[in-house]
Amino acid sequence: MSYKEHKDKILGFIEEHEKWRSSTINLIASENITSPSVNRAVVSGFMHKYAEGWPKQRYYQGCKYIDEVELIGIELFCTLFKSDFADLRPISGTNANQAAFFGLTQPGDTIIALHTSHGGHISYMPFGSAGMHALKTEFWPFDFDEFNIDVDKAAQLIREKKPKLVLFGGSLFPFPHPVKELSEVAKEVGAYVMYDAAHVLGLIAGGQFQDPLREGADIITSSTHKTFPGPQGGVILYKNFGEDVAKLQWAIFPGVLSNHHLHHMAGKAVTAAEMLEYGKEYAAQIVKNAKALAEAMAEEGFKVIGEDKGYTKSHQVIVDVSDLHEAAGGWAAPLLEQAGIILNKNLLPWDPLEKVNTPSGLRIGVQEMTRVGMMEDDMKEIAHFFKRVLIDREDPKKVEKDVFEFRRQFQKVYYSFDYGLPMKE
Ligand code: DSN
Repeated sequence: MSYKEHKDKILGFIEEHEKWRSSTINLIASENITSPSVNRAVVSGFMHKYAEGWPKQRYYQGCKYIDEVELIGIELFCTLFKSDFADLRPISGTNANQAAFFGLTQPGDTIIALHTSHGGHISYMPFGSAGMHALKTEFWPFDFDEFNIDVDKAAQLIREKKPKLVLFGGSLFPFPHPVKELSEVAKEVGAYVMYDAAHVLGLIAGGQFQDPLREGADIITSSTHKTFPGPQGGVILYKNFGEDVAKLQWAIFPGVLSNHHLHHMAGKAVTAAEMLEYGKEYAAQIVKNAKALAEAMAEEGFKVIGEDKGYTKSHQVIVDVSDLHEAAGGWAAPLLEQAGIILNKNLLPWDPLEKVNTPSGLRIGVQEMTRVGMMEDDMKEIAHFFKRVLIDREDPKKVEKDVFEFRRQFQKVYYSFDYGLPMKE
């Protein structure tokens, strides 16, 4: 094959991917879809330029328009999240966490965070960014019944371990964490309170779920492409917590970054404007859809986590499929993919780590399907597709035809300046 043929093949696969994924029901809880305006910002002349440092104090010439965009972006994020500072430079959520660890802790310090098997992110772990900075991670005691951090035992752990930093948030995150209850205890021992909002940033922006900075958090780290519907990237939002602010800023640049990704920075800024305009409606509809899907899944006969707590307060619905097949999520997720439903298998808190490839759970997120205009009734249709594949064991290829037909109606990206709100059509 010639090099040109390789190039054609690559572009061809991208086209196939776009055609396929826009025909499927995407329920990956950590993804979303960007608006045409954000796409324009990303595929732009910002994508191959350098701008190290602060706006107006760059180490490179040629940044006068880049500076203007970054300054607008910072202002929009500070307004949206009512934070003293916003830094749009981190290029991912993990990169934002790394910067916070570097800026606010020293090697050898103790932090407390959620274990991956309870829904924590790999960056908190001894084998992840925390461990690479020689931090010792203690884990939040987890209450299986509440599907949340055990407040009393956690308070005891903070007092006993006297960590430098406590970290809330995670990747399996249906219910708000007890930030308010535990921040005061963290302050008693002089610990920073950090909140990883990667999954729920868009909900926080729209006034749903919880408000970490008002509940006692000093700093929010996040990715920008889950419920917050921006391009892949990261952000740090923080209060003015005194002299360590400079340490954090130094950790971001030049600590964990040289040049930031300017096109993604511009895309994040446009998304912040979208969320200031439409975020309230978007976040409210996400939570309504998640609840509607959970209820419909339970009615179809699935074991949905959190029934006594209304199933979910976020974009996530967690289903235990261990009674349907011995390989559980490891069986269900690929079968659903054949039927045009994309999601991921997930360990549930009580699963042993050896079950990582055959975990009990499926993690479902409704934020992307909400963005293309789906409402509560559409969630019932989705629950029924699940039943046809996993309970009735219909041929997934037959279900896929109906999924593609259903999904064809939802091709616009709403809650954006390009298409407005879905109900206005
Ligand atoms: N691993 C991602 C998730 O799916 O939650 C977060 O980085």
